[in-house]
Amino acid sequence: MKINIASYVLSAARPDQYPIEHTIDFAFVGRSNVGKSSLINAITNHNKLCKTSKTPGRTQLVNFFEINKQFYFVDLPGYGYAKVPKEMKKEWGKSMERYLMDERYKVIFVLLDIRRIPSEEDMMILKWCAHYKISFKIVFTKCDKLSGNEKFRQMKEIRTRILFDNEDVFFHSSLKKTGGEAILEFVGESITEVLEKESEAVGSVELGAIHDKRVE
Ligand SMILES: Nc1nc2c(ncn2[C@@H]2O[C@H](COP(=O)(O)OP(=O)(O)O)[C@@H](O)[C@H]2O)c(=O)[nH]1
Ligand SMILES: [Mg+2]
Repeated sequence: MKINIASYVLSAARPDQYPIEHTIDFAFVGRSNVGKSSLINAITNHNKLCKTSKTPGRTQLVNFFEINKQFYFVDLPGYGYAKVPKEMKKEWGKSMERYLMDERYKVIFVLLDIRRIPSEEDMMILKWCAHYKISFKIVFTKCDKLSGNEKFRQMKEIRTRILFDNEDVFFHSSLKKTGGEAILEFVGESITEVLEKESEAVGSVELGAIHDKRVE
């Protein structure tokens, strides 16, 4: 899958502000500073699509980017930044859950810094996805920061909290620009699946119409 056009659409505080549904949303979530904006920029090949920063952002908004005029990348608010006031943390939870609960068809990329043991909030996101029956994929970020050996050891540690197969997760580095292709391939496959389902649905409506005529 190749990304030709990527553009910022809007930032929403509430679901009624979300743009009209396309085929599918791919939403990115993770703690502040995990490398979310960098990942979105790297895989869209737009180095300024999302703002990246050394100081974790405070925005609680849900940001939509339209890709190839066909689907959305959604940048969800980051979490886990210790200096954020309690009220704001509550707001984060609400903002997140509203998006997850919304009926938009979506896949969530849960970003985890490969050097860290998943936090309570990371675990909560994974539980929410399971609870709301939303498909998700784990993306380990900043993979350039660990050597092969360290990575192996870290995977063992992380597995004490989360069970996964290596084929089910992505390993990415925005710095080295590695791992993006696998993510895009998955994005492409997911879209093909949605389009196939849609055309099957249209097909059955047509069959239904023919059937109705016969009944007449
Ligand atoms: N070494 C390395 N640094 C990264 C990588 N991805 C992001 N960063 C750095 O981590 C910091 C936070 O990145 P950003 O994308 O703004 O994180 P966000 O808060 O999750 O959107 C920035 O200083 C980035 O340059 C990566 O793959 N490798
Ligand atoms: Mg960001």
